[in-house]
Amino acid sequence: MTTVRPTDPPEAGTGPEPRVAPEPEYGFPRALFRAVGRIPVPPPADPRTWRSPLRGTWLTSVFGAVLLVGLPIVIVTGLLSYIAYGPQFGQAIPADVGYLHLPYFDWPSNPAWLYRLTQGLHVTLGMVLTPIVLAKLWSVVPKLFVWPPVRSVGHLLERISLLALVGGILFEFVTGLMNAQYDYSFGFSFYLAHYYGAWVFIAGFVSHVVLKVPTMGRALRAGPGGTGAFGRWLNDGVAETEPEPIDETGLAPLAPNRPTLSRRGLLAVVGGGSALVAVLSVGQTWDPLRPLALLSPRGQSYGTGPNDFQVNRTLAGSGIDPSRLGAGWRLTLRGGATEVSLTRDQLLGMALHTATLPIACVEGWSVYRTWTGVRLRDLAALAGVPDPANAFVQSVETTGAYARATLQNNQVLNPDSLLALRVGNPGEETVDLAPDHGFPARVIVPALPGVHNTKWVSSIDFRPRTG
Ligand SMILES: Nc1nc2c(c(=O)[nH]1)N[C@H]1C(S)=C(S)[C@@H](COP(=O)(O)O)O[C@H]1N2
Ligand SMILES: [Mo]
Repeated sequence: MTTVRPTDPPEAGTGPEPRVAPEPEYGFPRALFRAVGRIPVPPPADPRTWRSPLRGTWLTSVFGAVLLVGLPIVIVTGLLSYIAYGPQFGQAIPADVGYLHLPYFDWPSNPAWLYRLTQGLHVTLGMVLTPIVLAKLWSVVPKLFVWPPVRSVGHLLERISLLALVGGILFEFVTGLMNAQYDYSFGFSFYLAHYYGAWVFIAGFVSHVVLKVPTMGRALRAGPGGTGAFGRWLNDGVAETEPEPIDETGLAPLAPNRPTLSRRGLLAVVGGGSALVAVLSVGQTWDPLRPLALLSPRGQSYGTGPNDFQVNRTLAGSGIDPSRLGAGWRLTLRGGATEVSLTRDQLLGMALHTATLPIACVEGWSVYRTWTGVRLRDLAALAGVPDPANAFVQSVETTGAYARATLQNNQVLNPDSLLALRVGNPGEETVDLAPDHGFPARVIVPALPGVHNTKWVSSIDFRPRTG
């Protein structure tokens, strides 16, 4: 009694049909592409090199379907972040992208959690999808080495679009993950590279979706081995795991090894990896899991009491001489006929307003606090420009790129937009801002990217509307 293992050549007349790849179809000029095809196959391009019995159109389609839902969310929220930065004021990065952008519009200041949602999704979903992207790439790796490398002009174009797709996604994920870790060792501008890299990736992604969605749909509908039962393979343990049938996609192995993992085992490993990343990262935007936010590069303590929350740039890091923030500090308001200068005590003597608002950083973390301060629109009225076109906020800090910001009209006029003097845990009493959080005064505006909530404010120019 002999057992036929999947790697043994089948005995004539007894075993299953031998697994052979379909003849490639060559396009015009056929002689040229056939000549390329006659070059001896280098080992990685030999389909017999890739032996996992789990690879095949069905498995790739399962990963593809997840990414088809997830990646557009990452793409759109990323592009929205560019618009939230205020490109109409030249303060999005990179400042000038020609026509390569979504239509500009004034970023809403309502609901307050809007940027927290869009940017939290962009970063956290990007992290969570990473294991699935890697699994998808693993499942198609034989195609990277497909032989002959080109067999028609159409095939050449498809391979170029794959270069944009695979190169683009690896580049975007690596630079994004490094940025969220404060790792700038790539030595070029993160924003510039991530922005243009995104468009390369989008071009590859869109053409890939157009080309492959029909195949994916067919494979998922046909189910394992054409059984029509999507989940049937998920019932198979390791012993029952059969290789996927050979088809024109070239994903299933010609010389499959014996399985060491079932399909459901592989999906559990990949899905479990994603779930683990999620658990270790949602804490950066969700207080109950904050101690588990181990993938975030920051420490867990930043100050005392209500001031114990994330600090991106400390007072020491800002290079500000602390004596400039003492009794001699003044807030200057410009825009009207005369400049207005206010001490902190004068600000505290004005009508104070309290609002609970998030700070949401582009790197994905966000935190809610309750803020007390003077409404920006009251300061605009005091300056003599009650309905400004926009407002330019300047920090005592002069060196950093984030020492200034321009706010839109709706961001100045929102009743919750504040020059904050005090901060508290959500819903609790507020105390003076800590030096690291912008004492004597900082901007806090609903739905504004964290970076534009300028700390250690020294002046605000309310620019009148023209015409
Ligand atoms: N003057 C000044 N304000 C600043 C920054 C800065 O570098 N300088 N960093 C910004 C960034 S990137 C963020 S996310 C928030 C962080 O606020 P926090 O440090 O008070 O938590 O402050 C913003 N305000
Ligand atoms: Mo930030």
